[in-house]
Amino acid sequence: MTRPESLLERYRAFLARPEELFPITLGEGGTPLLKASRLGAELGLDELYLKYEGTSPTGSFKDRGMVLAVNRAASAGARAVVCASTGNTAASAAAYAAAAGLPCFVILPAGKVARGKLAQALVAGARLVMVDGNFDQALTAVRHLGEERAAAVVNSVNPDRLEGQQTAAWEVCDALGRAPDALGLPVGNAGNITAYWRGFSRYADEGLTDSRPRMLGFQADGAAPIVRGEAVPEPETVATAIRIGNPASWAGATAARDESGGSIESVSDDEILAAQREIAQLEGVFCEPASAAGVAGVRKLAREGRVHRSETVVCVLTGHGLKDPDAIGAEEGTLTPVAPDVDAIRAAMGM
Ligand code: AN7
Repeated sequence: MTRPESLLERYRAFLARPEELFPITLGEGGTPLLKASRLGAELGLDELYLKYEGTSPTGSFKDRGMVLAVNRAASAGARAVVCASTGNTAASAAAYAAAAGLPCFVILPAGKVARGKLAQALVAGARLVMVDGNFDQALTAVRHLGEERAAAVVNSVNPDRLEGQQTAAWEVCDALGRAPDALGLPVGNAGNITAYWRGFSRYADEGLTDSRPRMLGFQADGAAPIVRGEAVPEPETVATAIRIGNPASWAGATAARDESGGSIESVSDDEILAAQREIAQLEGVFCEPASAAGVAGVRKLAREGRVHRSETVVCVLTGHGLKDPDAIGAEEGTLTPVAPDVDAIRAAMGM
């Protein structure tokens, strides 16, 4: 059997330094771009697509940049890697560090990391340090550790991360045969919107596409520093992945917004959870709450006539829904047992 070409090999011409090798891979990238006809009809869009990053090896888009960051850290002789995380970066760092044979330290906000993500970091043998504080405080501490050279920092302040994350924009263009008109996505630490914009710009500069999309970023109402124009000291949202009050790539996000003629706005927790269900019930795709923020936002802009029916719109679903099973509330009654006989079951089915 021939091994499928790895993500970094596929885009080697855009990424690799001369002679650079990428021995560590978990089969990242190559995620599906799904035509969302039923959801599109609901939102009033004829050409809506979902870039579903939940099929990544650790279930989120973070693997695209982590594979590059850990390959480079390992080949540079790093003795350990460290990151602060709301969960997905930790899960990805833990997996790639394990594959590289490197110890991994993850600094997490206590009580605010989804269960699946914690399980992923634990099973891969990462050393978890819980802080009695939020992500922003954890990242500040990790940056100091990096300056002390205690371990290689694999947060998105490491440029290899955003470099690798550009591959998602390239895959979208390769799949569509053009750049979309608009791209909707959640914004937390703001690395992904920065990386997508760089990726789209690179393809246009190389003459591989003849346009670039409007970048439509969405924060949660309770964690919307870029929308407010000031840091949020105590961010709060059900979408714990984007519970971030002072994004590291703030400037990259506003550049993406302004250069593309796009916008960065916010959506409520209720809108996020409603969109998460809608995506699952209309398209069969289960994403985590943060990932649904892009769809919730595009829904709002479509309603306001700021995204048009005929436009090609891509929403990025950044992480798998199974990472955060606790975000799904049980429907009233569905978990109450009935007698194991056909009459009782027929009655419970409402038939
Ligand atoms: C599912 O894992 O910040 O704006 O520490 O997990 O590039 O930060 C996660 C962020 C969107 C926001 N969707 O992306 C972390 C972390 C999901 C995420 C984001 C995250 P950025």
